[in-house]
Amino acid sequence: VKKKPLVVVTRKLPDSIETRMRELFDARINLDDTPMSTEQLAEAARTADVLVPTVTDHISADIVNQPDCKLRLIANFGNGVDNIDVQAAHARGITVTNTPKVLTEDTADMTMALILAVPRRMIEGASILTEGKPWAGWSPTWMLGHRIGGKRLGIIGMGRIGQAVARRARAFGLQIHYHNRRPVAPVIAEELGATYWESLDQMLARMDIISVNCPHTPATYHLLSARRLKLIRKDAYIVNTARGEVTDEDTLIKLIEGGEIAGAGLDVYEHEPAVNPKLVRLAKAGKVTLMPHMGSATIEGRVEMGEKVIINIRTFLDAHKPPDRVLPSML
Ligand code: 8YV
Repeated sequence: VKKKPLVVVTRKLPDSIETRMRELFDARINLDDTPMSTEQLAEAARTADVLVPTVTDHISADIVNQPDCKLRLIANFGNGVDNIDVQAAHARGITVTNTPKVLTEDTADMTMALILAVPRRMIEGASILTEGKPWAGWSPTWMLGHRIGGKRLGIIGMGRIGQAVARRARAFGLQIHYHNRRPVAPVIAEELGATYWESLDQMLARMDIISVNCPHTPATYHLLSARRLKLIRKDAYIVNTARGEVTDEDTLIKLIEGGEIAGAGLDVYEHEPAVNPKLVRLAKAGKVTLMPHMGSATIEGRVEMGEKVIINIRTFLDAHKPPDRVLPSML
């Protein structure tokens, strides 16, 4: 019998996915579900044919450049590949794949939820009741937020997720603006009623709500730099469901603390899983809404991500091009 390929999976996955992986491969799954150490990852790269990491595993150049690295495929369980040195892997002849499309709608839902939650003070309001704070009853002037309809939404990154956010936001009456490396196809811009801003600076200065929906790459690291964050209006909000590294988090915090930006809805952080205690203070003051990286956290989505990982591994092992190959030129 042919030996099954050794597939190391760094985190616990949905049961149905684990079962299928065990049928198909010699699957070694890290069942204690805590992130593997750098040494464990390095060892996995020396013994496994395929590695299935997640956002919590940093697959560095050091790992793939080990002289006895055996890996042939890194099949990321996740859309963003900023946890992997794709360039280094590619140079070593290691294929990298991701799980696009299946988490687009879930992530856009979370984004839209934050776009609604922050200006409408939803978490602040809910916590009044759940924390048992006194409530004197309805009042005409109490807990007022800001209307969503009619406001300008500026989307940074108009890929699949950005477009799915635009579709939702349009249904809520927001005006859609976006910045992207290049404009989307006219037919899509028309469907979304979206206005393109070649200059991110100019767009930032004019938006009521800004949504970060671009990947984290060397080119987008601190795209929302201190200088750019200062262009944002005092009464504007920022939502980030992409990656914390895209914004200069310390400056964002300072600007919100100083009343220079109205507030933020964050699902991602610059030093995950660490959350800056100042953000927690701002959350308690009702200025920000914080989610623990849950954009794609649906049962359906995680199963579909797992199915994609399996398809990528199988096509690769069958000596075909896996459908979700990530090349350095795509980043
Ligand atoms: C995933 C994500 O849950 O896919 C992504 O890029 O940010 C998350 O939604 C996580 O990355 C899995 O590795």
